[in-house]
Amino acid sequence: MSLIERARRVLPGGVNSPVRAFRGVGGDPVFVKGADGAYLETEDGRRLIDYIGSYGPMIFGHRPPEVTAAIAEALQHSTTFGAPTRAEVELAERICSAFPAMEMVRLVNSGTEATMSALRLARAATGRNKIIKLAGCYHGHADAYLVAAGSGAATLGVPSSPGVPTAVTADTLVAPYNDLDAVQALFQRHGDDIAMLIVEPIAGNMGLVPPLPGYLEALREVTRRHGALLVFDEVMTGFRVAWGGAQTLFDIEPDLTTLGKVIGGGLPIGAYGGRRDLMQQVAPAGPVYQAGTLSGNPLAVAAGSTALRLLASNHDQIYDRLEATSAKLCGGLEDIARRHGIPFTCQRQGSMIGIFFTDGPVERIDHVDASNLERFSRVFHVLLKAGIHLPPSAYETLFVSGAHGEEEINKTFEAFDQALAAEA
Ligand code: KE4
Repeated sequence: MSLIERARRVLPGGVNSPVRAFRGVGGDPVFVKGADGAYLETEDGRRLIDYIGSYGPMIFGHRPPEVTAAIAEALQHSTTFGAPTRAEVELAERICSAFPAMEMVRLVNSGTEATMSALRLARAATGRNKIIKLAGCYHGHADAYLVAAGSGAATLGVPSSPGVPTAVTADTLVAPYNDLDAVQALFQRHGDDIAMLIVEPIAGNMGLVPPLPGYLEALREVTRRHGALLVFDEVMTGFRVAWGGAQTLFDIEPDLTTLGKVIGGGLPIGAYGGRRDLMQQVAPAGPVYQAGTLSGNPLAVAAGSTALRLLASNHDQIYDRLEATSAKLCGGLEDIARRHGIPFTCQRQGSMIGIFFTDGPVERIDHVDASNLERFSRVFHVLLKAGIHLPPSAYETLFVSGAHGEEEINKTFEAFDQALAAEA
């Protein structure tokens, strides 16, 4: 019996997170048994260049020695206490120093927990129930966010999963990303009932879709005007696109920010934080309940603190290098597609890259839906056979790391050229 057949007998779809099952590209997933730098080592003995990067955490590539050593050291003192530690205070201080809009922060165990908690806090702080999310943004799997856009551009959300009560999603309003009129219309209609608008300031869950110029600034203005909180979901972008995340790139102060991925150095973590007057309402300082057995886990804190210390030590240089690698990759892929006369768009922000088989620009999820998804799947498998592992979905973001160098980029170009030759 194959490993995937064994897996499917005990794990739904054979995986512990849906995207890993290759449903977006067809075929069976590759089982990984190890990784180092920019490479994955597979169960069937292959070394693959890794553009998944665990969907964001692995900004240095796999097994950065300092992070591995910090975990090993923390392990000498046990793995969890259920008591406060100096290390979690130090990580919280470092996060707040990097994100000026985060005066206080609470550590949790996943991005989902972070956005779920931010939602409860926003509703408590405003006394309102409705929220706005943007179609194509993903904020984890808490009920209120599992919402597809209903009919029409801006409307009440309908559940996008069984098991999510319509009573819950009735309070979730949905508008297309980058469509300011749709958001204004929602505020015109529901303004005084809206607790918060949550947005990925640079969207990474429909491929990579940057905000249009002025979009985020306008969201800041309209939420402030209506007394709603602006929540930046930086689980993916936080410390990934810049030392202080997307909010420092765009110089916008959200009321709350959610984080994850990079701040755990590859171990389970999430965080939410923001204005002191809001965070002081979180238990036990205030009445808004939220808790977690393994929140602030010593191993995750050790790994995350070390990752942030490495980033802090020379962040301009590190982010410049990631920028250069990403620009080289994106530009080279576009040149190859142009040479083959194949409609293709590569969008990027820092080390986050979105590739789309369509003429750009790609500004919202319906542009991704209309792209050539079958071509993406074919190219995905040609690259995989050539030793390049993209994320297995056209709706995911590719991540380059500090470990991706000339050799990896050139190998990717060769494989992409081969894949498109078969398409032309
Ligand atoms: P987690 O609960 O998966 O730690 O975080 C949820 C989340 C929240 N906000 C944003 C902006 C996110 O990107 C995520 C999770 N990202 C996906 C990548 N598309 C995780 C991959 C997966 O679901 O396996």
